[in-house]
Amino acid sequence: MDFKSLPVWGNLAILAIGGSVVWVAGLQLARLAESIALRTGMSRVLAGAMLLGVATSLPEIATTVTAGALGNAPLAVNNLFGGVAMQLAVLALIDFWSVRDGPLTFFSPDPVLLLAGVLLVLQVALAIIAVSAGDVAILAHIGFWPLLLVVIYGMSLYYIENFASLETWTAARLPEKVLQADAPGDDQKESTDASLAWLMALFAFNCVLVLIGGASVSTSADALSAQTGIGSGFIGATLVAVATSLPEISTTAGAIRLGAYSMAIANILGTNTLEIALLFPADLAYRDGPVMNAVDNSALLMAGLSIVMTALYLWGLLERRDRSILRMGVDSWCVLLTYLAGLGVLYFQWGRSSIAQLVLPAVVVCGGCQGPQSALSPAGEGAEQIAALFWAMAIGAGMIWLIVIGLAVYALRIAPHPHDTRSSRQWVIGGGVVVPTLLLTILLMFGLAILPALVRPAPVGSLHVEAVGVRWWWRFIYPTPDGGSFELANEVRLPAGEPVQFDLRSADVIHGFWIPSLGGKVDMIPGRQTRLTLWPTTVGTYRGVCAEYCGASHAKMAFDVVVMPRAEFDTWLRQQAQDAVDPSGSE
Ligand SMILES: [Cu+2]
Repeated sequence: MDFKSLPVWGNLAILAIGGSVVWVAGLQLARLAESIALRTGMSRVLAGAMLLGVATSLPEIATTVTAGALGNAPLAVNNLFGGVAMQLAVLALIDFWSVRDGPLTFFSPDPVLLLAGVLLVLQVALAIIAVSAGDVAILAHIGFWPLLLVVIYGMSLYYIENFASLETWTAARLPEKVLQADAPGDDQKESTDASLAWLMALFAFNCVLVLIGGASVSTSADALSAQTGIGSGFIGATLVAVATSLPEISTTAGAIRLGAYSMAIANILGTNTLEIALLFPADLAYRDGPVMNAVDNSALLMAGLSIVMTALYLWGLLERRDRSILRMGVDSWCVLLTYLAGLGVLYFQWGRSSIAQLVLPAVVVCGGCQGPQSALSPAGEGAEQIAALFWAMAIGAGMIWLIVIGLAVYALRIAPHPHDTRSSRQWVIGGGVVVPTLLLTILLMFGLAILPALVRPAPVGSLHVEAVGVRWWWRFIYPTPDGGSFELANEVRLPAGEPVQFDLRSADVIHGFWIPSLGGKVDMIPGRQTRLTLWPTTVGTYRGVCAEYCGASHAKMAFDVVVMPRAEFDTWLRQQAQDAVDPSGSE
């Protein structure tokens, strides 16, 4: 079914219903996993790593196997690596939202988590080696490495389950909360009355709910972001990202609500170990050779990032500090900041499409965020600089917003006592005058630095096109070599890879000449001539618009921009310069 053909309220309803289904089913899954663990004598950590890990990975399994079967190997494997890092970031957010009175790792004194973390590092490191070394098919089209990874996943579960019986490590300084949670309570007695078969059936039923709910949430979120036009922005990206990780969030939050902190962490570590092992079904589904060879460098970055994030949590689990900063452990803060920094590197190194592929597989499937009229998918040199400036400003503004809100929460919730006049004044002068002046100066310098490149005139000998804004259409005048000219209406053609200078005029009122994919905009003012140099780099068809309100049909005042290879452009130019042929054929 095509969700994009549904009305906006329809998608909103599906999003709300699907989200609630996933949320409730996720909480149930956490409760059932705990009951099953009690009935079978399985440890809570194994229940988290295996039962919850598999349940929350179902949407990813579906995406990966479908993509592999359709022959889209990059999508099948790359989103697995992105998922690992994203779920570790989810754990940090859970630490913020759900865990009170201390850091999550302080309440998780189970040494087996250290083993689970180390096994995850081992698994991801092997995957990195596999990609660097390359893969060969050993069983029909199946490669060696996915087989090894799936074997290691099985061994991980075995060793995690048998770790406790070794009794080589015990945690000390157990928090009150953990001691209470470990004592059998009324809930647990009640839930263990049900038969194991019934519990398993309920668990399977909730798994199906998560799968269906998760699929409808991510598809409707993607359709919504395209329909409302926020698809290319951070809001759309965030919406879809949250939607895809909803099962992990709800089961982890559910485990924490039960006081099963170790199960919550084990759930994330287990999901991730499984995620890497999913390279095996991806390889099975993909018939054109070993799927490992389709993993690209940006996925390796995410794999390295997830090793760093796991290492930070292992560090946190080893130290188990009881102090939290702004409701989160130091380890969770480091993990979250590492993830954000990694996304930044990903963007500047590989562009936004790779972020979409790694973080939001659904967005790539539907390609909702590209378009012929988007300043954020640049196809010219000026637009590239403007897009970079936009992202620098958006990320910077986002970070400042987080800091300010963080300080506000700190002042209102964490340290609500009155402050003395002197320190208040320091905050007002420092935070209200010095910091903004400094930041605005830096921003101004950054903006001024790219300005010369945006307003420079085209080199002598470049193509000149005269553009005239007329209510409500566009006249483009090209010079011909013999000193004459020819005209186009609402269409302009340009050669790729070369500068072109537009001489801009208006025939009536003020218009704004803007081709968002190629560069900045310049006003067309009656009685004056302005100019704009554009450097189109990518062949394609883009859309130009009037960016200054000019009357009733202003919104419809648009034109096509066709960027073509130089040779094609020359042929076209020559044809246009010839006299029109009489349609009757007579001379
Ligand atoms: Cu106009």
